[in-house]
Amino acid sequence: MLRIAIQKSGRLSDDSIKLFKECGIRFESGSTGKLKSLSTNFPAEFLFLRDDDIPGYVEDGVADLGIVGENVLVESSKNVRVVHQLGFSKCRLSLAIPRSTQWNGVQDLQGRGIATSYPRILGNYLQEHGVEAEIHEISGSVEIAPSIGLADAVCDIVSSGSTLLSNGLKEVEVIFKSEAVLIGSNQLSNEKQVILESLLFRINAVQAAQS
Ligand code: PRT
Ligand code: ZN
Repeated sequence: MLRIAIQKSGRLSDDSIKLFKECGIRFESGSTGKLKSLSTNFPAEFLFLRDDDIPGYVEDGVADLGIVGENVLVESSKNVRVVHQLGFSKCRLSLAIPRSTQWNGVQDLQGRGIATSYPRILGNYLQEHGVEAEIHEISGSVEIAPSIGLADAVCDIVSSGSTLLSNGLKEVEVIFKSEAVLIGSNQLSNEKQVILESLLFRINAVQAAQS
């Protein structure tokens, strides 16, 4: 049996559940407060977790598979593999600055403060561009940081751009593009690998029917 970790409640939850349902896999969703659910017609058990915890559970082998955004996967730097691109929850991780500030390029951030929940991805990007800046790690409401004097810029997830706009910020650089991915443990037994193959066969069929 495969143990599959999906987000309990958030932006990935509905599309994750929908994907498995479209694959014909029946289980009770986590919306009822349940933290695990056994499929009634496929050798899989679903775990409902916070997305940030999923790469670690897959690395440790507590779960065999999981669905997370590539942003969370890369930031976690856990030793797991991307099994399949899922194409939903598309977004980007971008640098943004106050609307009235001029922008000439990432070198403008030299010596400045940047608020983010993605210190690792941002740190790597700055290093690649030879920019030294002070990274303020905060876990939420990142967009408020410039207006309260906490930072000069932010590095946050953007989808429509309306959150930046309503906080008086403008997007100036996309540093990472993300979508949901199916991740897997590097050490699946042969038996689990066979179940994974049949799951991937179904996912491919669902995706082919949608394109
Ligand atoms: O509770 P848990 O830890 O499980 O969930 P979470 O709150 O950490 O994550 P959640 O559910 O918000 O997002 C899950 C994943 O969805 C993210 O890791 C991304 O891969 C993806 N995703 C897609 C997004 C967005 N779009 C998105 N718009 N994640 C966050 N946002 C936020 C962003 O942080 C910003 O505050 O929405 C705001 C910007 O949206 P726009 O449309 O105004 O630009
Ligand atoms: Zn999270």
